[in-house]
Amino acid sequence: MKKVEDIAEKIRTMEIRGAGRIAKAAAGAIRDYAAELDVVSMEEFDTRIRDVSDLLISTRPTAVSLPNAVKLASKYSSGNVEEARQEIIENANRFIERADRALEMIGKIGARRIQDGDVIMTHCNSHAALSIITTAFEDGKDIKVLATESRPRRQGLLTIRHLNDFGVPTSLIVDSSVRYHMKEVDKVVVGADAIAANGALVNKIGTSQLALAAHEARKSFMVAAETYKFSPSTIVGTPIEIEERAAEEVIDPAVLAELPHVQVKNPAFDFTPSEYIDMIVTDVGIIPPAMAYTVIKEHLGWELGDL
Ligand code: RI2
Repeated sequence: MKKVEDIAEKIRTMEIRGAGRIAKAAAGAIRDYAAELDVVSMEEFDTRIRDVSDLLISTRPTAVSLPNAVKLASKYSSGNVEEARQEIIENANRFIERADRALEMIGKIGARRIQDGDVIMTHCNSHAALSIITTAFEDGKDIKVLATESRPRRQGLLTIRHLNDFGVPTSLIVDSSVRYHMKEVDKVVVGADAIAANGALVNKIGTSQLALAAHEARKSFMVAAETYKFSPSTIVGTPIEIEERAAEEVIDPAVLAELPHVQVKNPAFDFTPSEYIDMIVTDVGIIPPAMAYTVIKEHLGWELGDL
C-alpha cells in the first residue's frame, strides 16, 4: 500500500503530471500492488483493489485519463485470486503499451498536417502535442514554436526545454500575449485532459483563450488526444469537474494573509467548445469533435461510464 500511496501523493502534488503520464503511473501502481497483494480470499482481493483504485482516482479530478486507466487496468473476470492478479497485470501492461503507441501514432498522423514554414502555438506541456511538433521537425519541416508560460505552474518551461533538446526554434511567451501573437501563427496545437461526448475540450486553463483568438484570426486549432482521454461518463450526463488548486500556487500565503478582503480563484482547466476545434488528432486517426461519441463507444466501451 505504501508504494501506491507514494504514487498517489506524487500525482496529487503534480510531481507526476500530464494527463497521459498520470494514467500510465496509475496503471503501473495498480499492477505492482496486485502483483504483491498477499490475500487468500477473493472478497479481500476485491476490496483491496477497489480501495487502491478509489485512492488513485481521487488524486486529481479532471483528467479523465486517470479513471479510464484505473478502470481498464483493474478489470478482471476471474473469481480466483491468482488468475485475477494475472488479469490485472496483463491489463495494466496492455494499457501502458497502448499509451506509448498512441503517442507515437498521434505524432505520425498529426505531423502530416504540419507544413514547411508553419509557426505553431502550443500551451502548457502536452506530450501528445509535443509528439506532433517534434515528429514534424524530425521529418525535416522548417517550423517554429510559440510556447506559453502557462501560469501558475509554468509547465511551459518544461515545453521549451523539451523543444530546445530537439533543436526546435522556440519562443517563450506570456499567457496574456496569445492574441497579440496570433497573427504570426499558422496553427495552434494543444493537448487534452478530457474530451466530452459533445466534442468539447477540457485542457489547461487558458486553452479556450488560444482557441478564441485562433478562431477570430481564422487559424487552425488542433487538439492532440489519445482515445483514453475521451470521457464515457459525459454520455450519461456527468459533467467534467474542473480542479480548483491551492491559492499558494498563485500568491505567497503570507501576502494573502495580509489581505482579508481578497480570495484567490485558481481553476486548473477550462472548457473549449467544439465549434472552436478544427480537428482532434487521436491514435485512431483525425476526427472532427462531433465524432467524440463514436470514439467513446468504439474504443472505450460503455462499462467505463459506471452507470
Ligand atoms: P499530455 C496537462 O495537465 C496539461 O493540461 C496538458 O495539456 C494535458 O495534461 C495533457 O498532457 P497537468 O497535469 O497527456 O499539467 O498530452 O495539470 O502530456
